[in-house]
Amino acid sequence: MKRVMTVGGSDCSGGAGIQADIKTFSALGVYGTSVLTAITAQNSYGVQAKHEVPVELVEAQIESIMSEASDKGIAVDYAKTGMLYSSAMIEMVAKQLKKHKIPFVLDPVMKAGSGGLLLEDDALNTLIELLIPICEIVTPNVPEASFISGLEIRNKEDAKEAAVKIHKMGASAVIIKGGHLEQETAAGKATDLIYDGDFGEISNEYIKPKKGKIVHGAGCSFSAALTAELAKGKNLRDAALAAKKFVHDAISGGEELSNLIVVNQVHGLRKDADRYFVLENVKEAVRMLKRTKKIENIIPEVGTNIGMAIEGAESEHDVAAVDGRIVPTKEGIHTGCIDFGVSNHVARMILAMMKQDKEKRSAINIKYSPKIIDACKESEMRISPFERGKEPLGEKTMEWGVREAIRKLSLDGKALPKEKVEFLPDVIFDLGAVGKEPMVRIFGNTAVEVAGKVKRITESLE
Ligand code: PXL
Repeated sequence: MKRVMTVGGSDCSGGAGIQADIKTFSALGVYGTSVLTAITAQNSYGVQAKHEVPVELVEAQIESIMSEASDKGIAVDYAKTGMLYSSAMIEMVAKQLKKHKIPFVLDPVMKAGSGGLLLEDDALNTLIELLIPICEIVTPNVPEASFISGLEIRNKEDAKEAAVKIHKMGASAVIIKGGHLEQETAAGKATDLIYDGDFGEISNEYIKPKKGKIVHGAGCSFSAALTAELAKGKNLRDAALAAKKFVHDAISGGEELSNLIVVNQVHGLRKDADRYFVLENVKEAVRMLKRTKKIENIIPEVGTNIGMAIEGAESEHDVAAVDGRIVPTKEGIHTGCIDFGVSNHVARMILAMMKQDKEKRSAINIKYSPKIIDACKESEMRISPFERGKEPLGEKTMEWGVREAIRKLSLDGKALPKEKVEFLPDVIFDLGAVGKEPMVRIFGNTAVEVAGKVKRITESLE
């Protein structure tokens, strides 16, 4: 595994600083070590206190890490620096990075997202003199690039000028992050400018934070991801693109605090893990259905499908189901492969239900008969119908049907408070219409749970 080292401050709120770096390193599959330069007490409202670690103790941390070489003789493949705070700290860190010949990403951290100062005023010159000339790449945001270059940056042309100036100061490459450039973000883009003698751009969709909220931890996560990707051997532009995508995912899965959205560095990883979990769950559910006696008794003419969505699913591509449905044959039931984006019908009913309860991520369609409805009642499932004939023009059947069934349940029983998702139906059915077969849909949190419900229904039909 490649080895990386971050030298920076602790952010007790967990989104930025050393905490962000370590989470990013782990998510990207590199072995991360951390050298703590300062401790900050901060939250969504600001930085309440900070304390520098004695420079000798910071140096000792670097020496400890550097004396643990791998069997290839490498202790650290790549490093990054974040909050360094004082001139004395910068002098020592520059000396150590030079001594051990460690390639590094310089994240010229100056202020916390919430406003607190993370670099003393007189330390900026030391950073410019000692670190910029020896870094592989420096990653300022627009205000930082402005401070370093001494140029006002209002648009892309200004940013280009600043990048050239910072490159001339000795940085092999410069990335000016575009998240602060209004010209860009207004157009829905977050574009970073790269300059390493040639200009380049890395662009991605801009995620506009909710009103009054600032994104916290994106800068640290970007430089940490860049460090990890460079350690793994990517060239600068590919590494920067990968880091940008990583941060985009981390922001999209961020945690909302009072004034901040704290990025979630493992969001992308969790999403992939969830996709795998969902696929395996649907596979297991299909195995259960295949083992269920007399399963053919509940398969409708159009065939059955069972599906399950990932957490926070947005489209049918986030729902796994059986490609081509489950159909009875002479040799037993036949199923296609299980994959994402293969069932429009089951996906739509799941997505409609998830709008009411995001935990209810699975559903199956089975045959309608009064006996099947009785069997559902026997298993104490909550049942609600809708009438296809009443579907208003311009509605999508499943979206409307699920809404209607929920509304009916709330009218037939007591009023359904919106937050009381336990009143949602497990079973929604309709009696069909001209050319439309009547159908029962069973919902649950997982496909395995839904297959279990189907098993109970078939058992009580016997
Ligand atoms: O975003 C840069 C940063 C770096 N290091 C620490 C921080 C922050 C931002 O808040 O708190 C410790």
